[in-house]
Amino acid sequence: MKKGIVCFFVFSAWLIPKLIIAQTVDKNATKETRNLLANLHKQAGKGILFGHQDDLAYGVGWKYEAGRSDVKETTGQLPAVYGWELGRIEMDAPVNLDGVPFDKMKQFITTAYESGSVVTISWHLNNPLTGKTAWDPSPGTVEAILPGGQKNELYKTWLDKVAAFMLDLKGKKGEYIPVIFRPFHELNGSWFWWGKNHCTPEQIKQLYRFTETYLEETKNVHNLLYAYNTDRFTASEDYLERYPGDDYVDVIGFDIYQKGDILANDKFITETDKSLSLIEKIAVFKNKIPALTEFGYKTVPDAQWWTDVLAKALKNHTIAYMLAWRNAGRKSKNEIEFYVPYRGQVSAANFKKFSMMNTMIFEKKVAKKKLYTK
Ligand code: BMA
Repeated sequence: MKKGIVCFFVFSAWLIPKLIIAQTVDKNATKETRNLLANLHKQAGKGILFGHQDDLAYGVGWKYEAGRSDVKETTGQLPAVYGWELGRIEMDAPVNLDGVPFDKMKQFITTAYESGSVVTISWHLNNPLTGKTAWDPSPGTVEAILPGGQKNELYKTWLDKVAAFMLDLKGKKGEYIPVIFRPFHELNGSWFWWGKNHCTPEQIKQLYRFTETYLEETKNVHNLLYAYNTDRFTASEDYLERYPGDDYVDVIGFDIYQKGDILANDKFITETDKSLSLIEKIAVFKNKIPALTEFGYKTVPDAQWWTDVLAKALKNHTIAYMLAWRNAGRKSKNEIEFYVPYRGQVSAANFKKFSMMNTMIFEKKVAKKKLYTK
């Protein structure tokens, strides 16, 4: 084939997805959910929505104190994205695996939605085969919950509970609150039972598709955008190995944490920058929303980390949002866990500076965007 013709085909393959207006993978998605998707698409290159897991529930040294938020207390503003977690809902527990009561979570979600912010939900569901936690990688679990498997009926009852939660999220006019749901996150790692070494790519793809189809078609849940979410990765093939298909994914993202001491800064910048470039390319090609679905540097020991490391990694990137992991606080005598600073923490002033960058979007700027309207 002539070079010109080849170029034409390559160019068309790149251009055509962009000419087609992005649609939710759920063809019956509610109006607000469709608007959120369209608006997050438009967001590319116009700044990044900053998010924090469990932000309103607790922080370092406090729990359930109305009006508190470590992000607000250090930057002066609430985040633009709120992450929440459903683990243990499948057991009918009143609180999730991190102690957050589900009824409080619903209220926090409603407040966030009414203020124009975005909600994303993960699910560290127990192992349905053994009854142990998400971190119990007993072999054969994914296979067991697929249709035809011995635990498929049980898994469906768990999805019924997720569906009931999602359908209980309503705004003032009775409209369902859109949620970015990211099931089976970090699926290219092997620490969860749905991880790489515990099932084949085909099995996890099937599970992802089954989950989504069941929620949409059997449970009539139409307020979800679906996120496909790996852990750190090295190449597109690695990233896409377990991708369930364009018809099942609205948001594509990955999780990345800086490990080790400050000397690891450069490595974190290079790796994050490269991975962001890769998912942004995939997102453009597939017409999906790119996001940094989880990130952090535990206890942020570097006073300048936000502007001198993270901002460098994010420079020129077009992801729609990013989510810092939770400020659990003291977990034991030897462990304290937090990813955004609290008042007085060594990186607090620098975090405020970071929050004021043009490219960063917190509570005030996100409200103006009216993400749920056309
Ligand atoms: C992990 C830790 C755990 C927590 C889990 C699920 O990264 O923060 O303490 O239980 O996430 O939220």
